[in-house]
Amino acid sequence: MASTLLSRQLALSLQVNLRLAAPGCRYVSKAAHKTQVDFEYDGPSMKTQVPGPHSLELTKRLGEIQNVAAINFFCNYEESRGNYLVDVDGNRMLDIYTQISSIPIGYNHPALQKIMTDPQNVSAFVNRPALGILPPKSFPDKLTESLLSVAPSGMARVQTMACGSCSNENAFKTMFIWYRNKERGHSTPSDDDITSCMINKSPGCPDLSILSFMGGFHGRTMGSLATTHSKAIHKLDVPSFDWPIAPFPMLQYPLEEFVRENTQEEARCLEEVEDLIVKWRQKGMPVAGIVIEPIQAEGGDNHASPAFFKSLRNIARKHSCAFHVDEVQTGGGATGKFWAHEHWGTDDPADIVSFSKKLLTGGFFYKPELQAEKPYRIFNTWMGDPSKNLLLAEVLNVIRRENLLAEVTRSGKALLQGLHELQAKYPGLLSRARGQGTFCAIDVCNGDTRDKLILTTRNMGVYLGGCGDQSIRFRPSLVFKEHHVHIFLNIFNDILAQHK
Ligand code: PSZ
Repeated sequence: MASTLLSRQLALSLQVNLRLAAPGCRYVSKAAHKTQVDFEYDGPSMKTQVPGPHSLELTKRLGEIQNVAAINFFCNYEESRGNYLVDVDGNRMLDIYTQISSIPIGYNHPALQKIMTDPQNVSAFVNRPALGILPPKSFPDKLTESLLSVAPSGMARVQTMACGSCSNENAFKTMFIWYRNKERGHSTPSDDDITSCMINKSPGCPDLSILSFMGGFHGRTMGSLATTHSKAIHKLDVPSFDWPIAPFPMLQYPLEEFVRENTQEEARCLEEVEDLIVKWRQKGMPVAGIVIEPIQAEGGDNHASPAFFKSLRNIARKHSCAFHVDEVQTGGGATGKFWAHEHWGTDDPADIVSFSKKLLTGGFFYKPELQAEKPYRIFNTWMGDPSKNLLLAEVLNVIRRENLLAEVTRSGKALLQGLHELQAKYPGLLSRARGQGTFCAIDVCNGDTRDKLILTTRNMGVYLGGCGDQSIRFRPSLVFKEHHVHIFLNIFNDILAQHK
């Protein structure tokens, strides 16, 4: 009964929203190529400045309850479709930020709506289990159908978690437990281990470290925050660990024009990594694991070459450190491959790969030797959410059925080419266009101008995000097609032309 009602409501809402926007949206160049996407709007449509009056009123109300300083505007998720995010003032924006890179196949995708209305799935949404002790009978099948079907090379084990930070936090614990087990020769912990760990002292709480990179972002919980080095505001006032921090290569773009300089820069960073590993071992805080993003995202979309990552992986192996690749932001297809590390072209990319965002559930894949031997070592109440696996399985079906990775590669090429053209046209304003797939970025002459450009672009119907000190980052969903690229480029070009 309830589900019939839901499907009727859904059919009704789709009927209403299938109606396309009034043609000839004022900001969209007529030259922008348009293809009819089943249920999407045909362009941005702006009614007020953003945030509009209704958003401001709601921000004020929420401000009486919590801190609202970061809120951009309030959304109407019911009306949002595909690449278009609609706000509470009726503004419809082309969304190239997608909830900080987290919407895999656009808003209200009909295939996902269908999962919600299937009576067989209701119990997964209504009864959230404590997965570590009482999983539902469908769980092994659903994991196989969803996460294991996209397992990175060499990894057939996965642990789900709630968010990205929580996934990294537990991945770090996994690496520490693995490291200590190796040191003990897999024997039982000593009495000293057991008593000292209860008062946060070694040997039970050992002096081990995780090596991370300047500019990296791995989360905001205490352990993951110790490896985050993108912005001071994330870290200020929070006690942390004295763990080694290596420089991440600062490459020159376009990469193919600066091969010699960039190779030198990467060699410098790799050398520093080895030095730090040796130094921290001498300090009595051996490096149990190295954590790195395939493209530093929050830190400013910093790229490094496949050769760099392969050498780093070898350094980890040589020094018996685990190698953890954080694909929380890069994973899920935006680079044109499902995992960004696939671009490295190696069969053994990592010991741990963590994910969240576009994968809908957080978690991490890991090598069998990193499996903790005892129960309750890597554990919490929910350990993920099986309803997210249902949705993820369908997202993966859509990606395969609609060949979305090829689409991403195609629209990514158009986007990067467009960014290169704009940077050639406005050299005083834009520089360092870079990207892989649609995971692209461009630098603006300074942070203030970047922020201003993002706001102006938003008022003209395109929602963008920033990263690093002065970059704009592009994080569309996987259904962002070439004609969406042209809608954006036309609008952005007009804004740049008028920029003083
Ligand atoms: O300001 C913030 O807290 C933001 S803005 C974007 C993120 C965080 N990204 C999250 C993220 C990530 O990009 C990488 C590479 N690793 C871990 C995380 C943490 O994920 P969450 O936010 O789910 O805890």
